[in-house]
Amino acid sequence: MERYFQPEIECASREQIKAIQDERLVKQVQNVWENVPYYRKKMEAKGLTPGDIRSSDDLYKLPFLSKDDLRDAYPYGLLGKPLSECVRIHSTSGTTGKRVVAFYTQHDIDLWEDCCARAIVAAGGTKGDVCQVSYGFGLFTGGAGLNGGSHKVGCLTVPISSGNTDRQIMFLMDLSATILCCTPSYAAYLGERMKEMGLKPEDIPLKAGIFGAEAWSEEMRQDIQKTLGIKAYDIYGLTELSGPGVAFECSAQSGMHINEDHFIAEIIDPDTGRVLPEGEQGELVFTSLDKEAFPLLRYRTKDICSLTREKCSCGRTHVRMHKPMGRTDDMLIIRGVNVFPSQIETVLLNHGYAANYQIIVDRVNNTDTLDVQVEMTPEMFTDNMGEIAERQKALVAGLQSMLGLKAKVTLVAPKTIVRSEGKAVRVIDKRKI
Ligand code: DLL
Repeated sequence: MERYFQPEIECASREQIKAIQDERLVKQVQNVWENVPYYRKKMEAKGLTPGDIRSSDDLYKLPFLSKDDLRDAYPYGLLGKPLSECVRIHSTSGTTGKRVVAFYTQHDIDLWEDCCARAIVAAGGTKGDVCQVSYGFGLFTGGAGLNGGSHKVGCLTVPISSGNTDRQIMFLMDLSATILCCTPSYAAYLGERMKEMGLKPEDIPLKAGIFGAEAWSEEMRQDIQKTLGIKAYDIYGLTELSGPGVAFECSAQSGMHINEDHFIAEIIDPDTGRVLPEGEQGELVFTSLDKEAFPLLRYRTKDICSLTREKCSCGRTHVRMHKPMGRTDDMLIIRGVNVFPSQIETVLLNHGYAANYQIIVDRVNNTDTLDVQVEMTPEMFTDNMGEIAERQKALVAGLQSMLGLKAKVTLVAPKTIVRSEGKAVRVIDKRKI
């Protein structure tokens, strides 16, 4: 049995999991009350003291934390330990305002790497595997997290980081990498490049991919699996809560198990803050139960998804989150209609395109316009204008039925849209300029 499959925790009964969460939550609230004046003030404003939180049933009473709080408290205002006990920071890739800086003690790094190790094992990883970590290394958490997890599992780890695609492929082939960790958009690009090099799925040594850090559709998963000849597993996380590994997919590939011994997940109505029942879609909120340096309670992620406790065929009992369909802040409102880029991606891939597209939103004469530019695949590439017009018409109809909105579709030649080595930029919203 792999060391990082921990059935006593990952397959524990609901009662056992709740007992762990109750005990850790009470301790964490006390700790934050004593050590994080910023959060203590928030509790006091609600008339709360630690005595009001006696179990996870009382969680709903606690105030939320948001990205704005993190910015207000930047850089040290939410520290739960003296800086002298912190050993590392990571930071988000956000492009607006101040970056979020998260702190880690050695204990936090250990827990985080354990979570990533669980994810690798759930994807079939063992000490016999060669794990190529093609997430970026540095302030971004992807590289460091999976690198640490891979070490813990005992895989031969290739910390190649992202970029230099031909060198990636050379290492992958020469060292017979069996597990690839990167963003799904970079995995798709690697697959595209390998195909151009004449490599077929059966020539590629990989068996599994652990892809996350951005929203990706089920259709994109199918595409990547076919091109690389692998099973593609989703992994979720965010810098504020450590990084990748907060939740991960198992062999059932139907939702990501949240590491419930370390995090409590809730789904709330983003407008009212009301906690929603299981199965309903809303904003994901996390409470970190045992993080020391950066202990966040009821942190609003802005990610939109739902949770399920339905039995999973893998035997794990930890609650599963469905693929986030997007973030409250990447939801586009176009002529009053809510549109997630992932819905557009689904239509494109269902029509045989690859995930090489860009969504351009503008406002012309006070009316929002939605322009979807998508590459033809090399197989469908043509300069026959009639054929192109037919294809565009079919996509306009597909988007209309998915979104209830008329979009303009422009087919462009293969390789026109810039490929991403990390998180892909899918949307250009010119209305904000
Ligand atoms: O993206 C951590 C990570 C690294 C996760 C590698 C998985 C793999 P941040 O840069 O702080 O951290 O971005 C966090 O990315 O709130 C989601 O909006 C999005 N995200 C992360 N994983 C997924 C996923 C890392 N599997 C933000 N599906 C999160 C959809 C994801 N969105």
